Amino acid sequence: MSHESFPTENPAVVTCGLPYANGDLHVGHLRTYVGGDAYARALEKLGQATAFVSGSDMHGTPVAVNAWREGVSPEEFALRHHEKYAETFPEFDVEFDNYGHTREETNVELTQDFVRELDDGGHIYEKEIEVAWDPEEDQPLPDRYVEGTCPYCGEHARGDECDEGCGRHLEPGEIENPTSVITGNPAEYRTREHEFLRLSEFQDYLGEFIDRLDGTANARNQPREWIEGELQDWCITRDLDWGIEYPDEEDLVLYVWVDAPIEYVASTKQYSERVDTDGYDWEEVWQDEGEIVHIIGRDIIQHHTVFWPAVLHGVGYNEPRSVMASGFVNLDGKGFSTSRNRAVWADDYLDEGFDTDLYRYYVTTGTGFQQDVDFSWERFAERVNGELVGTLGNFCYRSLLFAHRNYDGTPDSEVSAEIEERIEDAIEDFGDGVDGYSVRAIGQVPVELAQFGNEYIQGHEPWKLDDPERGTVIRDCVQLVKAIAVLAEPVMPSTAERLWSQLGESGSVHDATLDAALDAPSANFDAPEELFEKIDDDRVAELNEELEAQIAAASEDGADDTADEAGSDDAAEPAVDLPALADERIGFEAFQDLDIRVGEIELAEGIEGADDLARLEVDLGVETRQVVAGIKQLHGLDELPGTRVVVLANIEKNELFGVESNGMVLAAGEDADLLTTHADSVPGTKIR
Ligand code: B3M
Ligand code: ZN
Repeated sequence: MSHESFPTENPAVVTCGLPYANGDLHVGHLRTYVGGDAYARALEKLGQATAFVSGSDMHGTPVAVNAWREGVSPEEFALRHHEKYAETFPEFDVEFDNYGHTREETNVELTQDFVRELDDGGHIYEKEIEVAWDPEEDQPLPDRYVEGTCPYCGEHARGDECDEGCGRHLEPGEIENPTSVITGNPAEYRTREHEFLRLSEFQDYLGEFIDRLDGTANARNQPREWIEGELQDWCITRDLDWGIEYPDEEDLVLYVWVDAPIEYVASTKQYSERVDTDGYDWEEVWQDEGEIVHIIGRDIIQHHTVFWPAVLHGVGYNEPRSVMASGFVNLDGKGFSTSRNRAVWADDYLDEGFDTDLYRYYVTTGTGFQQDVDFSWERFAERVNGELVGTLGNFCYRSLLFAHRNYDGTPDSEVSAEIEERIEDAIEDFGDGVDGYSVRAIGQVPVELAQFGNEYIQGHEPWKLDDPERGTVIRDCVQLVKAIAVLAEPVMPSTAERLWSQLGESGSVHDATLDAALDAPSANFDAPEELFEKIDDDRVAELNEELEAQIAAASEDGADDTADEAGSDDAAEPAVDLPALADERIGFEAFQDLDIRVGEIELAEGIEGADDLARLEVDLGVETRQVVAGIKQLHGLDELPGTRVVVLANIEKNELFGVESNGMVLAAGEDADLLTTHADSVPGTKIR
């Protein structure tokens, strides 16, 4: 971490990537927003002044093409979706301090100011380029109006992004074999004059910026390849009549990726104007000393770590402190597909009557933020029944019930030192979660505390004790419940609020800061109610049947893959099918031939000329081995030393980029999720 830990003296702004106002939201889209909301709440719990903002992305071809397909104006189409999003987010307790949209006056003005400023600073120039054109309709085909092949990886790509392959941003004219989305004809090229940002001039700045940037490892590492390579200038205008006009040029609009991130600033400004600058000053955050935290989907890392910081720097604004890029959500091991109706829609989830905290907990704590997470009703029920009903709910209910029945509330005794220390540890873990940009770690804290509480109650068996011993144990338990309420608030705000009121506390747990976890609980409270309800197997079967029926109905209707898409995980659409389990069995002896050991990374560094490879020195107890692993883009190398890993020690030696690799570090999936041990086996321990 290259910045001061939270909380700092400066105001913070937490932003969430703007959803394109072009379709319905499903639970996959909501992941980034729930993560953002939980992170912003956690900052506030630490006492950090924080604004949490976002807005709908109204412009660009993602909106224009879908509106055209529906036969309505982009304005009407986008506004309809915007209004729906503004309503849906709070239903999932995603409570933005301001949720605007990119067509609002604040953003239009600010965007044009930014562009003028960039122009005045000599950062923009005009150039003639070849743009795709539909010969039959005689119209330009910007961005998503054209589909073809990615020049970098050869996969299918649409307009300005390689959505099924390498995920790169594509400049106008770059796509190969372009086909018009309107007529299906091969596109032609025409020469047009466009405006460009001299991105290449920001290379040195961006190189320094990326070294300073905090956040998830994917966001800090992936951009290096682009920044250290040749930076192409960035075309910032389009031949389109839907967008913000390029200042003083009537026939060009700004590329949607110019005005969209400026809405982060505009939305903060709107918030600031509402609470007036005594409460929160947008200029301080954006132009002076503020902690800017961007929370996005992992498909838009390049926009937030290359284009956007260049723009901010070009206009003399502050730079992002951190970028947290979330993985995608899959459904039963495959990508969501909005067009095939293979999705759990936000509205359907709510109609099922499930508390949104169940989803919030599931999605934030299931995997690390940058990893993909799988949604299935089975797994959902399993985690709700286990961690929430069995651990957290159980501990709180039994503690408060015992306390209420025997003491009418909190027993009149002192909290014990052991419990105070345990809560202090939990507070520290919570703070580390915030500084480590791990929403998962933040969400795990209250459940671990409840787990401890259950063991504590079980170990002390207060039902067998008399006062004052019994009173002390119950007093401790009530304190733990209070701490759980405070610490659970970011990830499970409505549960925390219910718990708060069960504890007889006044006010709202949302306003409580972390020190409240150690404040004495109220003397009296009523009988508690269970916090969560178990989801039984029949219910799961029913939910699965509904989902299957929904998908089957869509395929009978002939839904194809060209229909509407919303949000930031569209690139997850190509199914990430899990391979079938291997048929061929191996004998135990063959397994025993593998010498798999626990290791501890001592050193991790890059290898010159190799974008993905890291040179590791791994302590295997008996000796330290040099291992080359393809994990450089996926993990922060400086965070690896100290990490326990699992190493195949007797794999043949290999040489990569001139560096010998003497062993193999085991990792799961595309994200190279490193295997580790559950308890504390020492380096060298054999895995059997
Ligand atoms: N509207 C959505 C996406 O590409 C896009 C994000 C803008 S954030 C400034 O995921
Ligand atoms: Zn590609």
